[in-house]
Amino acid sequence: MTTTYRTCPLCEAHCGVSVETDSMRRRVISVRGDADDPHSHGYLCPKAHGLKGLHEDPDRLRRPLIRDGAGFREVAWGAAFDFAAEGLGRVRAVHGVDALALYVGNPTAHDLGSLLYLPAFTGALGSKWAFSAATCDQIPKNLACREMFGGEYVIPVPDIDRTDHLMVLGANPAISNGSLLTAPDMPGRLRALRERGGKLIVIDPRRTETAALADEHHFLRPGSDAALLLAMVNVLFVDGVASLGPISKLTNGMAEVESHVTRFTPERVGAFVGIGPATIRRLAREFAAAPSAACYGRIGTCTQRFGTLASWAVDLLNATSGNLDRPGGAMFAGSAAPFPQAPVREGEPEPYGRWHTRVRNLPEVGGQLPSAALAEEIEGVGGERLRGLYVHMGNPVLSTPNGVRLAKALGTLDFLVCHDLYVNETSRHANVILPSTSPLERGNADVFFYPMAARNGVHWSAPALEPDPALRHPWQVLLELAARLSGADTAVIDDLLFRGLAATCGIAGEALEQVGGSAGPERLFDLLLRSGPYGLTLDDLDPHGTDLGPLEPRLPGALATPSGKIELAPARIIADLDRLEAALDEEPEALVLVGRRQMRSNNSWMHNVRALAKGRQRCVLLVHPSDAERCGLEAGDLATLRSRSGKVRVPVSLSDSIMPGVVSLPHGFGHTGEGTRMAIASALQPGVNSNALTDETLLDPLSGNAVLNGIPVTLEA
Ligand SMILES: Nc1nc2c(c(=O)[nH]1)N[C@H]1C(S)=C(S)[C@@H](COP(=O)(O)OP(=O)(O)OC[C@H]3O[C@@H](n4cnc5c(=O)[nH]c(N)nc54)[C@H](O)[C@@H]3O)O[C@H]1N2
Ligand SMILES: Nc1nc2c(c(=O)[nH]1)N[C@H]1C(S)=C(S)[C@@H](COP(=O)(O)OP(=O)(O)OC[C@H]3O[C@@H](n4cnc5c(=O)[nH]c(N)nc54)[C@H](O)[C@@H]3O)O[C@H]1N2
Ligand code: SF4
Ligand SMILES: [Mo]
Repeated sequence: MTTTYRTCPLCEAHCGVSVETDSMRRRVISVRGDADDPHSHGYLCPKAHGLKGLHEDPDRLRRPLIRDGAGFREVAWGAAFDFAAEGLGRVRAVHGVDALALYVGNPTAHDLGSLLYLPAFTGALGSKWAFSAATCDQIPKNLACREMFGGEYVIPVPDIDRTDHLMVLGANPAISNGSLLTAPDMPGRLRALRERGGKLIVIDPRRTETAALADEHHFLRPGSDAALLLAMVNVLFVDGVASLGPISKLTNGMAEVESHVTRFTPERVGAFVGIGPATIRRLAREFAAAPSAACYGRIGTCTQRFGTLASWAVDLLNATSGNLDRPGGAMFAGSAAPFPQAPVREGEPEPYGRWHTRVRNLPEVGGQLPSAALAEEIEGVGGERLRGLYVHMGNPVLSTPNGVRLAKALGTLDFLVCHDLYVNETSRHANVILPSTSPLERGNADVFFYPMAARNGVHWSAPALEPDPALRHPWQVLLELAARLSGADTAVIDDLLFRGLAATCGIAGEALEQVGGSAGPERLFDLLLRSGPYGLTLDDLDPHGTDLGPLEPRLPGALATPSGKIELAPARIIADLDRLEAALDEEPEALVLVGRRQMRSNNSWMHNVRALAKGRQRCVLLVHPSDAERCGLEAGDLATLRSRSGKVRVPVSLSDSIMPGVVSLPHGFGHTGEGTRMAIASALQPGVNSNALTDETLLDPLSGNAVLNGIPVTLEA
């Protein structure tokens, strides 16, 4: 038997796992929590056990597939790469490079090889039409942080292990285990917060599993977080307790903030938010009075119509209460293997609106175009349209708004390449599907999420299994495609990548010769480590993970704004306040839809693992009894839920844990079985596609993020 220590790549918590295999490392015997991991101490959620099921899943693709009439046929890798590159190349030759696009899905951020080799592929493809899961997720936070701190990933995280007071909005870390916050065992950490006398407040239209651990929970109307937070900041100014604390010499715009928040008094926003003025005042005063406090917002604050405003307001509250960059407040993590970010050079245009979509003229934000616009960009306007698409580890039919329209559009593409483990709701439309090894078969390190960790650290995950010789790693797929699209040799591209990264990292001469690790992402990771502030190398790392201590104040060093200061009142964000103010007077919608995540479900793609999929139906609609009565519904009824974009028929569960006027449905379901090969998912957890209801015309206008929460709906028996 062989044991390998590594991290679970399924979510941002990166819990340490101990994987037992046979001595030949061909078969997984067990996946357990690694008690010696310095960050997770043995904690695992049930999804980690699904890693074995995922690896063994007979539906997981072991060979590339090429479309053959209505079905697919297996082909050898060389033929599949040639076919994929020729197909994309043909679109480019006939219609130009602007007819090609890519969609990058969430697991990409959890795979070092994909992160490091995607630039080689996109460079060879040449297209600037980049869509991704990020614009259904965190792009409002990226934008707010770039405006305030100068970098999309200069994102403060709550110092969860030391704070005295944590206010959570639109996140359910007891289930999701945290996002833009790497902190394994969030349930344990939240319990520890209260055990040491701290206070936990949850603001969410649903009384969530996190709310069950909290001192207080308040319902709020979806989409109103920015108004609530600005009213809290207003209270700090009116009370005369607004204070920047450790960052007092590092900010611009404090006076502007004070003048702008006068519009958002607790009385003015109370009805819109659904929380009374007295409570808003108390929440603000307790936040300011706590020895240390942190405000944390996630999916619910981003995937809504005021996503950028709300994301900004979270850190505005942290800053103006003196809690930014201070232990127990909201802090910036360090990174042992910093992922080089292209600096914006003097005189170059800022990464916002350098190009726009054709149909709605929506700006790129940090190089990203809104996924909510992908379908219409394929449908096109005036003959101009996207005709070729490459999807890297994504399932946009189930994860982007109006996925039904997107599915139809995918069927009209001249050429679609999917890099995926399954024939699923998206890849079923592909001309070619290129699979990959399963996560346990490849080395990995998190360079993306550790800079948002609640404790500094680094972990190299060695492969637990010998890779299946019939498969390729994601980075190898990207490299082979890049070679064919550019006409260069894979070895030449790989070497260029290595030398380019070495130059960016400032590693040359003798130091470069010492870089270890095998070809591919491992040696690139060693480069990153050597360039990092801890001066580590691969050989220094503990197989159980390396702890680098609690968060430390990092300002002004972490700032990358042109002024070198924190911009508390960025013009672009301030300009959006009028829209928020106007919304305060709107008549509320009778019923709106929000989403939720569940412990045994991971976006759209772990539903084919029997151990996770068995049991009761998870895709049920939570309805407040008063709404059910109004709509003539009883528990267990099958109801029709309708929005502007579509309708689904879904079983109803009555619960007073959901706010009246709000219904909650998880996303990632809708495994109809039609044309797909995910037998377990379609048999055990078919569910419905909640993104048949989300509306592709609704966006956070600043960031282009999809509005996935607060969708107006009607419900009938
Ligand atoms: N309504 C609603 N919609 C949402 C959300 C919501 O809260 N509500 N959440 C949004 C968020 S936060 C996100 S991140 C997105 C996710 O959106 P997507 O990234 O588009 O969707 P996923 O379901 O994560 O799909 C990941 C795909 O990658 C494949 N995959 C996984 N691992 C590997 C691998 O090792 N190799 C290969 N080749 N393929 C692999 C899986 O089979 C799966 O098809 O969904 C968004 N959509
Ligand atoms: N088990 C599990 N864990 C996961 C995932 C998974 O699919 N399953 N996905 C992973 C991914 S990709 C991500 S991005 C993270 C996301 O992690 P979280 O951000 O914790 O995501 P959710 O659990 O969707 O929590 C969002 C909450 O926002 C609430 N909400 C909706 N609208 C509003 C609003 O307008 N205001 C406020 N204040 N609240 C609102 C919803 O009721 C819900 O409770 O989870 C990751 N972890
Ligand atoms: S919380 Fe669960 S899914 Fe996330 S890393 Fe830990 S074990 Fe994996
Ligand atoms: Mo996400």
